[in-house]
Amino acid sequence: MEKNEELEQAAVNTIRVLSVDAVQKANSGHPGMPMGAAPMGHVLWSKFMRYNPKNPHWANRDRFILSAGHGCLLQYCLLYLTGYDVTLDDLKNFRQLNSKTAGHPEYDLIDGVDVTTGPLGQGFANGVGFAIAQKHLAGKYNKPGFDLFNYHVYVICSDGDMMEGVTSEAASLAGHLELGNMIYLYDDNHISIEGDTDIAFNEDVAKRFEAYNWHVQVVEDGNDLSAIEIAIRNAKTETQRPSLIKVRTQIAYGSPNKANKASSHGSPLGEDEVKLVKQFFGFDPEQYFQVTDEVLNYYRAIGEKGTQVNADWDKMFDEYRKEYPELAGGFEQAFSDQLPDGWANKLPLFDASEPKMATRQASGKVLNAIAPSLPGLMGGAADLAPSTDTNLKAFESFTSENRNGRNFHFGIREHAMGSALLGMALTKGIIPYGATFLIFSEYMRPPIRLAAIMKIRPIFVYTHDSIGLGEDGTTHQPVEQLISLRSIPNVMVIRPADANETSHAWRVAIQHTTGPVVLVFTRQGLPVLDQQKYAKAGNLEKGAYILSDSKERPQLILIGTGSEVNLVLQAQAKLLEDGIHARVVSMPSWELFEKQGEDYKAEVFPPEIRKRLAVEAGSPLGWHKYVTDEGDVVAMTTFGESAPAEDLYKVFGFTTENVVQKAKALLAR
Ligand SMILES: Cc1ncc(C[n+]2csc(CCOP(=O)(O)OP(=O)(O)O)c2C)c(N)n1
Repeated sequence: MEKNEELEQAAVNTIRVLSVDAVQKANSGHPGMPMGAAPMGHVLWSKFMRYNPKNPHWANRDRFILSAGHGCLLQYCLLYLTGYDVTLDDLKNFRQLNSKTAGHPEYDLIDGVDVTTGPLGQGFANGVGFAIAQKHLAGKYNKPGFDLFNYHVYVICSDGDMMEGVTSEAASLAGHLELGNMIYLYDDNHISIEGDTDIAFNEDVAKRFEAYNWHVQVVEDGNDLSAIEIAIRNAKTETQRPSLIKVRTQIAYGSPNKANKASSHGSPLGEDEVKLVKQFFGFDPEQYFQVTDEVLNYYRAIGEKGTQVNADWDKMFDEYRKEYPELAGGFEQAFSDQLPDGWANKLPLFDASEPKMATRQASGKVLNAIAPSLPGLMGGAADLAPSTDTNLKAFESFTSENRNGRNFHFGIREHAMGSALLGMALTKGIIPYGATFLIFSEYMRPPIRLAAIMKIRPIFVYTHDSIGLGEDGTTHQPVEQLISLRSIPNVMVIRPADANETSHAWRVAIQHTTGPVVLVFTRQGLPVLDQQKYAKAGNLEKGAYILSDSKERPQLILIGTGSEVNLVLQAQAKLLEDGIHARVVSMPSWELFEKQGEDYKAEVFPPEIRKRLAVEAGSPLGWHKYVTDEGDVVAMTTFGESAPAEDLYKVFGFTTENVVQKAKALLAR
């Protein structure tokens, strides 16, 4: 072997041995994957990827996603070796309390991790969003002589990724959109937890991806560094189709008794086996966490080269700023998460004299009113743009030919849509939204949950929010979805009561940068509430507010959300006819309300007024916190029915009469 080849081999083996030591010390983790995939990781990080360990957020860095997140030591070792803010001690603290090196790579916990991975298939699909974002940024900002955004999205994925359904959705979408900036390496080791993948998976993955319009290559020997290098080089020259490089590897390569076996999954190799691995690679079996100066210097030099490439890019940006000051300013503003001045003045105000309007329809008007002032706002639907009213009429569609478009046709691929939104949201300057019916949020829970974990801001737009959608029946009528979304930490659910609350819901959603927002809209028309008569809709930002108070001290509080707010207003009037004084609280968002101070909370819900009735056409679960043990809930305890909405509202008790009766029953207790 030539000197350089020897050094490279030592570098690859260092990743393997460090991974084995870290898993052994933690007494938990997956050693097999990094041992098999180390050559791929090495070639990518040493010969292709552009990154700056000193500036992990450099806008034109190549994105790296370890979709097989259980093999996270591969990434942690590369971060340490190339000079990110990760130390050998961090590797020694793998999977321990408060360490950066969590059990799966976590965004924002450790520098250099672009996205949290672990649930198989997600990273694969997030990559599509990153790739969309790169194409969009390039379309918007690149100018002759200024190739500002030309980064690639590199992904290492596994058999598990290939088996997951979301991968198929995402790959199909990527092939359709001709995202040639995606280069995916498939760690084809034929092993998953239960053993050989043959027991559950034997399709021809290469043919499948060719059918998706991907450029597919095969590397027969995953230890052949130059074959991997050649394949990645080829993939880079293919600029139209996304690339899949199927690399045949051996899980736990170098472990005499565990290579090629599922037993290298999910637990340490064992002290004796670790020694054998070290012997196999020519390391001292008695030493732990060995890194020679030669290997460390080699990787650190690569990291420093990246720092220089970033500095050159900065110089180019300075020139760009001189020639295109407006574009440069727009980019800098977006990159620092600032919103353009005055955008909120464009939020429409709706008059009570307007005819009934579904909140989905109001949302469409709001979106179209603010989109011209918010260049980063873009999104689409899973084939339901007309029903969810999410099309930006003044803008074109994002297609393989037009990367400046801001309307996305995700196809009937809710799961991939959600996952792609994450990749888009993780790219500065983009405020992505995705829409479908509330019931189909069920097809999107993994990305919603990951967005919540990462505290990033896609906006999920869900319409047809209750039995109020009517004739489509049980399969389409959400019942348990509101509470199930509210139960996810960091998710902000907003269900506005009318067009003006809808306008403010969008305001809050656009301003919220620390987690996903779920906007929930009706299919059916609702009156526009009179803001002269009732409290202003801007109070929506407090989560709950006194919409209409009683003249005298309230005997009870009626709480409504969304379409049920108007119903409780009518009940309030009826009760007054019988001399009963009720306060009406509009409660569009539990999460926003919980952020308020105790004084405000007590003002809306005085502790001594415990007779409270909540009305929401969803599950009653969770409402008792607000109605207290002296209160009651008018809600859905079964699935709905197929019938016109008005009939359903009667059958399930969402009528003035029933609310009045329930209120009186409370007072009589
Ligand atoms: C959605 C999802 N389901 C299940 C798991 C649990 N899990 C972690 S690793 C793994 C097997 C992975 O096998 P493979 O993808 O082939 O990885 P490799 O064997 O190469 O390490 C499973 C099922 C997961 N992380 N995500």
